Amino acid sequence: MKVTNLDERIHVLDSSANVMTVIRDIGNSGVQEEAFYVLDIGDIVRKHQIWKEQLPRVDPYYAVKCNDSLTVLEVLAALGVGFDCASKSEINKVLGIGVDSSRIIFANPAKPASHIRHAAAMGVDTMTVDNESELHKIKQLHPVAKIVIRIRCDAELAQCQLGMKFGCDPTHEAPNLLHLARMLELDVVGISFHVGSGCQDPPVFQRAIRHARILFNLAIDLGFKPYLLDLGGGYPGVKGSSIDKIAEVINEALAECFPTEDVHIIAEPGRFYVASAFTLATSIHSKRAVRKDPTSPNTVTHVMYYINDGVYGSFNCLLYDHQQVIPLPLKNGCGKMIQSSIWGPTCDGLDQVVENVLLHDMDLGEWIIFENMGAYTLPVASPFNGFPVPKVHVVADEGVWLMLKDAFPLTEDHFVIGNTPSNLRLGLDIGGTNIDGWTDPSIDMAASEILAGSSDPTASFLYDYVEKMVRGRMLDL
Ligand code: ORX
Repeated sequence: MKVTNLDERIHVLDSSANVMTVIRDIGNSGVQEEAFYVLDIGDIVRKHQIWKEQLPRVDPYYAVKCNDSLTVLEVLAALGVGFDCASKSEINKVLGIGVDSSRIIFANPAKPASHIRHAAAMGVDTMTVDNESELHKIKQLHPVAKIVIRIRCDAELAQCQLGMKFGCDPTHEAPNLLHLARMLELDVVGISFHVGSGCQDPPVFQRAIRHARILFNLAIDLGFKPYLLDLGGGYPGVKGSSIDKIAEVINEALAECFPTEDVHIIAEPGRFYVASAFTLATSIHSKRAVRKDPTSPNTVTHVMYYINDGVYGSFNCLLYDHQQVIPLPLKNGCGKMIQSSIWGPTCDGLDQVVENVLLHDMDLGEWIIFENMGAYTLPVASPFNGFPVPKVHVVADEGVWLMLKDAFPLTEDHFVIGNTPSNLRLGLDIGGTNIDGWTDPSIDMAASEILAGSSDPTASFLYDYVEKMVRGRMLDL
């Protein structure tokens, strides 16, 4: 087997390992300096189980913009999830992993002409619209498109409001659009909305679904045959959050307004699926002690830590997504807590990650962990000032591996047994841009060699053990 990009393979953890032990192994290896992520596939699988349990009538179409890592898309495709794409390139990315065009909704109400042409050529027919000009554009470029009218219905409280940019007024503009679509002989197949990202107002879903019902009735009166209701995004995804309340409101509103199964209900969750699956590890490369009184050197009043990821990288989410991040020192500290601030690596004064937090005194080289870093972080990050965007180390436990290893588009080759990146075993830094074993296409290694290079004698044992288990199970069947 030729391995071209070690870092994209999913490492199957033994039962003694988890995300934090993996971070410790990599962080304490002595060869890792750059910031890195650990992505836990199991977390995505568990989210999907929660979705299916809580919203059994709603098919999720994952919002690719939220985190377009290839592994995330492949895992979601393997779980049977559909995709919400905002652009030509997102469409290509999803089609590229073998997903059928019928599982994609082009959910950007304002689409460049070339992107509509591309969607038409690729058979991506379902697309959202919220204005007249877009209807005329689609009439010209993709006259057989399946049009979904996006209405505005804003949550009173949301992490990111979207209504000021998208969604037509449901009582006046939406009926006008339906009439215009009729005149243009376009096919309106449904209604969509997005209440706002990070919605903290569950009842808004009831209001929006009721509006959609009224518009379904009008569409039917006008001779359309609407069959699609799209509930958009907005569902929380950080550790400890829950969609219970939102799901309760949605299920009740669906039972009231769309009681029969003839309408296909979908949603476009983004952060719900990925927020908690990504944990970021950063290391302190510089430190400054601040003294209120420069003449008394022993009275440090504040410590400034400089880490290797900042607002131009993963922490862009502080500016663009209004996220709150919590720094967790990897090492248990001792002694008294000191007022501290945490800064990114660039030369910009704006590049501050945490303004004020009480921390034990930490040394250069120590690691600070940030959980819940999967949503609206990586796709926006830039290597400003020459600091690379952190690489992702992907892990899964045995159960998840057994479940997914033959689920298209995943294959057995996507997985490798062992907790730590092969590069660390080979003594290569998994970050950095020069001697980068993770992305060096010249590295050609068989799984057995990777295992042979392992400093962990249990790795090959585990490999044999799981192989036997799988074969045993197959015989049982
Ligand atoms: O584009 C954006 O910045 C973000 N849009 C979110 C979004 C989602 C689903 N469908 C559509 C969207 O625009 C059409 C996903 O939403 P969520 O992650 O809340 O489930 C939102 C802003 C993020 N900074």
